Amino acid sequence: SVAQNIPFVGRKRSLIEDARKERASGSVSPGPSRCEEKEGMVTLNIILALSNEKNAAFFKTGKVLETYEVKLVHIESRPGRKENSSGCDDLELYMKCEVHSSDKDIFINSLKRIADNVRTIQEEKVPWFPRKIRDLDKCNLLITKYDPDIDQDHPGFSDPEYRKRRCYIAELAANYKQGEPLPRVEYTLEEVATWREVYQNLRTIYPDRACKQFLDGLEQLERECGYGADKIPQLREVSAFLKEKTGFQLRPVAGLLSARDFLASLAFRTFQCTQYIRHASAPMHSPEPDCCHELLGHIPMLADKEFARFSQEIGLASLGASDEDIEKLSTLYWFTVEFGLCKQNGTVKAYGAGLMSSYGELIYALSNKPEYKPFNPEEMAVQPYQDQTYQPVYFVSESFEDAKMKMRRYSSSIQRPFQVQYDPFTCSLDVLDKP
Ligand code: HBI
Ligand code: NLE
Ligand code: FE
Repeated sequence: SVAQNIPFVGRKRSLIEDARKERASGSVSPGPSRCEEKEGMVTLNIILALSNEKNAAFFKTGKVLETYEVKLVHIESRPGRKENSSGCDDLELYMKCEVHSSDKDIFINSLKRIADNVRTIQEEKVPWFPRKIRDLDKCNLLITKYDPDIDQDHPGFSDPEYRKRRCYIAELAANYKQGEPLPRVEYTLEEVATWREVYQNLRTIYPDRACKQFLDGLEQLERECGYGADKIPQLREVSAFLKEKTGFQLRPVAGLLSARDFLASLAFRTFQCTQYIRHASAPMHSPEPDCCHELLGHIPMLADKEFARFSQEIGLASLGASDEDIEKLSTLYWFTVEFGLCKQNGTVKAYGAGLMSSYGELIYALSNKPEYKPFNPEEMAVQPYQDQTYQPVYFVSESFEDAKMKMRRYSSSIQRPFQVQYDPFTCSLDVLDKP
């Protein structure tokens, strides 16, 4: 329909498909060095119940394992469960083994011809996740939401010039590879005018509304990194600035990413940044991220050491997590990093980036209109949220430190069959099986 006629949408689709294919072939077990050799293997836990002809059945089982080149990891026998009253002593064989995924069905069927009962449990596969910073080139799964090419309500939908511009900037990001210098965008006069309006309006209301860490970060950016109303800062300079302050770096991204890919990059102290700017007709609020949101909302906070660490911890907690846990973590991210409020010296201040980049919502969030709830990760993780307009509810933490501590506790409660540790020297992850 509309989408098919626009070149970039086709391009975006194919980027999405490429990323999916990568994933389909890349789902691996998490162990330290087994990733390659285990490609195409599945791990099965099998229980064989043997009642009759146990010696023969035992022998035939071994033959089947041999035939399908199954790697036996563990085997034990135990008395069977006496469900029948036949009086014979049933025996159960419990095995853990690795089998080629293409042989799995025929292998299980062969066992069924030997044993009286076969139960199998396939071990959960851990979703693919990046191990080294270069792998972030594969963390590029885009979500088609609020796309000016698709969404009729997007303020840029009926502005062909704007859409063309978005395509151009999205291509810069799509072609980017880790380690390359960050692309520079020559912003037009109209774009700079939008930035100026956003900057000036927000700058006047920050002192009363922003938390201390944000104001500190912004002042440093103004002093040391050329932040101001008159020009849109370039990602390259901002990334160099952040790297010195907290070790965070930036990479360009074409648009809204899947929560899994977005969160994964945080584990590498990397922040995926959009580089286009919102439509000139709606400077005070945009449902999608843009450079105003990244540069004004996120960057000042990422210049704070503690906040940087907190952000990386959310990223580390997300790696290889189940879809349900990713959903919860991203909701928590939403109510903290994006829309968080905290008390400082007895007053409620904002620290969330989605508030810091929206004049409209920053005023609203600190008015008496929305509902406030106390900070509680378990509750926040399942709170429905609003991603089109202002939030109906915000969570207020007792302090910044309190929020970090409770989040940390929550993150470490996420169950995974392995542990990850970031090695800052090589920018890669050490993955350890849980003892
Ligand atoms: N993608 N590019 C980009 N920027 C974000 O801020 C972002 C994202 N994808 C998901 C997301 N934020 C959040 O909604 C959380 O789910 C992580
Ligand atoms: N609503 C924010 C803004 O207008 O800047 C962007 C939020 C992105 C999640
Ligand atoms: Fe954001």
